Amino acid sequence: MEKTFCIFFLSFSSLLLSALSQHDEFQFSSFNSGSSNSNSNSNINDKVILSGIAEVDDGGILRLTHDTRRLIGHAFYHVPIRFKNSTDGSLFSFSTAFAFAIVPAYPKLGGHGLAFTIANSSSLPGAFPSEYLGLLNGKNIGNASNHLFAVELDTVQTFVFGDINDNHVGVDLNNLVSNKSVASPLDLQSGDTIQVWIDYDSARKVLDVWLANTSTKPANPLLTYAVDLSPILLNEMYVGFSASTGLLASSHYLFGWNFKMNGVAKSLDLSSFPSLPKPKKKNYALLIAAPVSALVFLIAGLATASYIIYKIKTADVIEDWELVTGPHRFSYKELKYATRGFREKELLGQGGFGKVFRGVLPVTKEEVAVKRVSHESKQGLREFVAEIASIGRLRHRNLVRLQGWCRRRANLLLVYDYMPNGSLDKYLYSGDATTPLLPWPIRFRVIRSVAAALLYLHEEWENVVLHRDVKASNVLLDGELNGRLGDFGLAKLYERGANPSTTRVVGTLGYLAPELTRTGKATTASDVFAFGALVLEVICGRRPIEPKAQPEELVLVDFVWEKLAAGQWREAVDHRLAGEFNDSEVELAFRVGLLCSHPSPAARPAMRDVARFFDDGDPSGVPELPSPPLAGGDFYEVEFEEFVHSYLSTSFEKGSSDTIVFSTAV
Ligand SMILES: *[C@@H]1O[C@H](CO)[C@@H](O)[C@H](O)[C@H]1NC(C)=O
Ligand SMILES: *[C@@H]1O[C@H](CO)[C@@H](O)[C@H](O)[C@H]1NC(C)=O
Ligand SMILES: *[C@@H]1O[C@H](CO)[C@@H](O)[C@H](O)[C@H]1NC(C)=O
Ligand SMILES: *[C@@H]1O[C@H](CO)[C@@H](O)[C@H](O)[C@H]1NC(C)=O
Ligand SMILES: *[C@@H]1O[C@H](CO)[C@@H](O)[C@H](O)[C@H]1NC(C)=O
Ligand SMILES: *[C@@H]1O[C@H](CO)[C@@H](O)[C@H](O)[C@H]1NC(C)=O
Ligand SMILES: CC(=O)N[C@H]1CO[C@H](CO)[C@@H](O)[C@@H]1O
Repeated sequence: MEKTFCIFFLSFSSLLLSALSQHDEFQFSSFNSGSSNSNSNSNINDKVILSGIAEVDDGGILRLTHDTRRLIGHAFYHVPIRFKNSTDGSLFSFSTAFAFAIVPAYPKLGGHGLAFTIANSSSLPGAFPSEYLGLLNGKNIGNASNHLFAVELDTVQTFVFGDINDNHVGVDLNNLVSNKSVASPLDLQSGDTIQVWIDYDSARKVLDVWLANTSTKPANPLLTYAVDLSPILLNEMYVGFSASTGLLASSHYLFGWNFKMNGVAKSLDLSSFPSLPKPKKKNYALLIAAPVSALVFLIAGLATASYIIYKIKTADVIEDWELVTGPHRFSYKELKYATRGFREKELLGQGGFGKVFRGVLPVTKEEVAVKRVSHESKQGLREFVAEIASIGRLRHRNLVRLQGWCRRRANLLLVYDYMPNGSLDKYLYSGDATTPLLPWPIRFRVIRSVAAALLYLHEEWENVVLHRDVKASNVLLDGELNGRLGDFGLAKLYERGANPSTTRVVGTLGYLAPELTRTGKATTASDVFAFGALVLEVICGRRPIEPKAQPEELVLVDFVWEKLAAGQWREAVDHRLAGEFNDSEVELAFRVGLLCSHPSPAARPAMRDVARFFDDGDPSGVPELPSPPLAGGDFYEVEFEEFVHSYLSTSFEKGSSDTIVFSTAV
């Protein structure tokens, strides 16, 4: 009796095994690695090949990436799956369902995405992170010999790949330029669990993709694409997932995954999955459409404060790690070699205290920007170098990172991350074919990134850091066209004048707050003023002071004020945008820009308020401004105006965006 049972059991389990060994169907209701689960996936490492930084946690959640920059995670089913009939070579139909969640590093700011992947390899050798999603690289992209099929869940809009927005589902064939894509109705990086179903019908040659935050497949697919996959798919292929992070980073999680050949994969039960640590939820929603009242401001203040405290806490974690690799001293020889002896050919730009050269570091081959600053005072230089240790520890996604320095005689060399896409003013004014016009969404993003950088410098770091020279040529664009503020703190080097009875004011005309000429003292409010000028400049595509303009249009702030007061603000927007912009965003930016440009420092908002105005997105949430014209009112400093006019009449030939240093009596 016992024996029969045993035999029966053995044959049953071998049946099960033989069914499994065909590998045309599998189910992961979790990725549990513990052996407590007596079913077939007793050891997950035998069932899934993990590479990059992918790992399975104790709760059975497969995490492809965490929220550190430039990572790749891959997870593939352990054996290749047969996709074609061995007799006649025809393609099979397939079906899959999986559940994922994406938790961004900062609310709504994460990247890059996750892709269901069918490939001829389980490791995708040579693939790049960031916008390449861990799938391809710059060389093999678009090559028909890739045999790569992917359905991307992409949370960053990559312009070079023609992405439609920063929250879309796309079908990628051997390429990252999607052959078909649709905006996702659900926020992919909300941190909520989302289920995706992908079915390919080989008889009808149609691919369908569904997306829902439920356990049941919706009636209608989100995306339908008629395509013959037989040239893409080989006889046997690996199936799995790839995810990547870039400058923007998210944790990408998978909870469960079912796959079936020539049939329909079972849906997953979302309620059975463990919950994730929640992403940082915003409390600002409370504020929408609420009247501006003291109570609302109180709530906003509390929300912002807790948000800032949270950020500081998380920032500390990053900094502990980064302190080890903080800014360091480079040898002069190293930098001379890197820039090929500061050759003119490597010159990236000039102005803002010195020349900037492109360089390639000898050992790491990393591209850097080397700024050569000269200064007459050795004492001044020494004091400045002492400050680098602290300035160099500043870390923010919207700041250009200072990697290190080198001092040699009267020269100071500062080594920064290289920003391939150059500075904002180039995009606003160059007008040549190689620098495309920046569309409104990018301009808006750049404004918001500079606001985030200033908020960090003013309020979120361990002590207040003033930038002192915020302007378009100090805003650099990274490869994803996010704005990054550069040159922070450098202006301080020039403030120490030889004569103690005068104060030296450093800044750039048009961005200089009027009180600076009187007090000579830079404050957070003077940075805010410069930011306001920058905002208006970006909207209007015009310099804050335009010497070539009509006299009444000379000062951009006044010009914008008049247009806004006359209800004609659309006329002030950069004509080259040809009306293609979001009205409510432009109006919001105009109002914030004008408020920041207020002649009285006390009336200007703090960067914390500016960030809140942008987060709320409601133009009517920005306090009303005093009636125009600002410049003619009591606020305006007469001597400042005189100064501006005399400066204009004498030395405006060399262009208006140079940093100037002048002394003023105190
Ligand atoms: C493969 O093709 C042959 C001939 O067309 C057919 O008889 C067989 O059923 C197919 N096998 C599968 C698994 O579809
Ligand atoms: C698929 O991968 C196998 C194993 O690496 C390789 O031998 C084969 O050439 C690849 N096929 C194609 C079409 O790239
Ligand atoms: C595509 O890839 C194959 C194999 O890696 C290579 O031989 C070929 O030159 C590539 N084609 C192009 C256009 O890059
Ligand atoms: C998919 O898109 C790529 C790049 O745009 C293109 O080369 C390819 O022909 C397309 N494939 C199909 C099947 O349409
Ligand atoms: C699912 O998404 C909708 C928005 O499309 C949302 O209203 C709903 O609360 C979500 N449900 C769950 C369970 O997250
Ligand atoms: C304009 O921007 C606001 C806020 O960013 C957004 O809610 C709205 O949908 C946008 N409108 C259009 C037409 O894109
Ligand atoms: C060098 C570099 O990354 N250049 C990029 C600048 O941004 C544009 C998009 O406008 C990209 O096409 C370039 O590749």
